[in-house]
Amino acid sequence: MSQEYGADQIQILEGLEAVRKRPGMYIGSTSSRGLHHLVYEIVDNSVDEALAGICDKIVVFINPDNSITVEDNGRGIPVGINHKSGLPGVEVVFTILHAGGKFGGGGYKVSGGLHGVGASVVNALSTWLTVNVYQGGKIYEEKFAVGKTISPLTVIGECDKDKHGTKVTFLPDPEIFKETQEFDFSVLRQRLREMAFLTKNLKIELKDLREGKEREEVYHYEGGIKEFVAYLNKSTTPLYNDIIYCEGTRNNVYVEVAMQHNDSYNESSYSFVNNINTPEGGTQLTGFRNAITKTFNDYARKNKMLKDSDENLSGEDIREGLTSIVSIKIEDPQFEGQTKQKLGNTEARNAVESLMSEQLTYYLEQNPDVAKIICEKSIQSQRAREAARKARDLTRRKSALDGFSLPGKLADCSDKDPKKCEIFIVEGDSAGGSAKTARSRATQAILPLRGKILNVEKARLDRVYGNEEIKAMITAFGTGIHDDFDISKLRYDKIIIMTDADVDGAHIATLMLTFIYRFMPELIKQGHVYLAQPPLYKLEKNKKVWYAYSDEELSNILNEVGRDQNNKIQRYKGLGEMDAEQLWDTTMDPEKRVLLRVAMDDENDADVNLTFMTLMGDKVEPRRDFILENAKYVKNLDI
Ligand code: TSJ
Repeated sequence: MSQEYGADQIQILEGLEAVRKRPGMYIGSTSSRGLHHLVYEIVDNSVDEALAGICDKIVVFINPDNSITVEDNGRGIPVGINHKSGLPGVEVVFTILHAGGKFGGGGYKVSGGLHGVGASVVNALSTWLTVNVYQGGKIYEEKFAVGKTISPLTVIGECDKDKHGTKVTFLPDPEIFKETQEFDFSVLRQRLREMAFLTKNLKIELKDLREGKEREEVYHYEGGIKEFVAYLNKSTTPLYNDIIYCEGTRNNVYVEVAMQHNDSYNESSYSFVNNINTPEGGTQLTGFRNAITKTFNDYARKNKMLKDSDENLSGEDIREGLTSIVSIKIEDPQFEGQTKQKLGNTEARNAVESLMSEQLTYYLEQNPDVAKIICEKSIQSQRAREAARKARDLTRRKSALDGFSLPGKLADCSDKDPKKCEIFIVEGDSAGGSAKTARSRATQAILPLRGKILNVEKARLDRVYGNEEIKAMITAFGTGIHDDFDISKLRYDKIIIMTDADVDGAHIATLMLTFIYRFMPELIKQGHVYLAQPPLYKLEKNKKVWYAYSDEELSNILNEVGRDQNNKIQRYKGLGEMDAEQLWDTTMDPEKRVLLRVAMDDENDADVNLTFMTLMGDKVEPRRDFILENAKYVKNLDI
């Protein structure tokens, strides 16, 4: 075989050897992520063909042997001899590094995966790869193994004269992808669906042919990114029906923007450059933000929704609750920043900003109802932000005064050494009363809270700061919140949440934990937050008393003392049913009580992982059954 190749070709083969030596350099990693990346590299070529306006369907198969087939109905990779290399175009694409899309004229290569390395890299990292081209009534085929041609381009049959397209099948090399060779349908779906959203009218099909896993899905969105926004907003309540849409070309930059506000307080913006996600944004996002801020302020002033004396709306005010997609196509994208995910081209900013300002201004003039909804919402957001700032300044000043402005409902302890002190946050005034009577005054403080506290996940900051229960907790703890948080000012070593042992109580505990987690997570991370464990049952027999904290424990006790008519069993429905002495004995006495410490997995802040430790008295004495049972119970709550 080697005689058939000239000197040039040997060099080419060496080029692909480099890919096999350091695959991570070309596809990022050889983990599952890199494996899936191979598929995107191939699909990107078909998407380019779709962007050139020639292909409207791509089918991706996960084959039973875990190989992948990608087929499109584009022009078919050129089979003619490429003059520079003397090889068929197809062979150049699969054997020369970085050759993808460089030949043939017209248009520009826009898509291209994260690393944009092309088909030759996929070929180099595949045990085998077969390409078929359908062109002019003929079926062509060329076969490769680990990047080398094993069967040169030949015509293997005939097809319909009108059929045209490319089909590539490859098996990732297990020697390279040691960790896993198995494709994940839902991972592929994610990227393919995104591609379909970003390319109007392109139909992408994903078919799993593996035994026992057979399924197929079609991604086809005539509305393109408009449908993308509708999809992202589908679990929310949009503030108006339209999806605002701008589109056009400026200075050789193609710009497409779709957006719609929902009733949440979060912004979710995604931007794409040549179909590549740019999570760090860049010039195109700056242009988008500038256009929004300028256009809405101009509109609000012109229509007297903002008076001359009013301050401008900030970009944040306008983007509160906004879901948007900014997608641009640009000829020579320059990516900057550490991860090369931030667009640097200034012409992108100018193009997005000028095109959007123009079209958005026109849209608002044509749709005054929508314009009014957005402006009013933005003005509300502006007021809330201002109120939140004032309220925050207030909590700042208060905590600066330490002890002097403690909440009225707080029954503080007398000991001034925080290390020895604890605070019980108690649900309800009546239980709060019992707890105040029962407590050990020197070291135990009681803060009763009325009813359900505010769910901080679902409220604007001004409401959070204005909430009496939350203000009381912030001042009692003494640490301040967010950027002002200072653990050295903590006034109690233990913050103990004491709620009824029922579903409502668990919900209230969850709300309190959510507040603490969002505003002072360090308290949880450093192990200062606990849940009190009131008993579920009281058993009296022959003037002796037992408390049980679970059904299982009750049954164990009954087994010990015997099940007969002398047993008097009381089921506690809430803290209020216990008198002060009982509350002390069962739940508050540091010598006897059970506390659960709320812990957080430091590694993974994102999916708030709570684990629980059982403390008996202050001595750590884990009791497995108890931990598991309670951890399950509390974990089920949507913290
Ligand atoms: F990259 C690849 F080889 F792996 C691959 C390329 C895989 C798949 C599934 C499809 C494709 C592909 C390439 N689909 N369509 C094309 N089109 C071209 O390569 C092509 C055809 C004609 C002309 C021309 O100027 O006439 C230009 C190009 C880039």
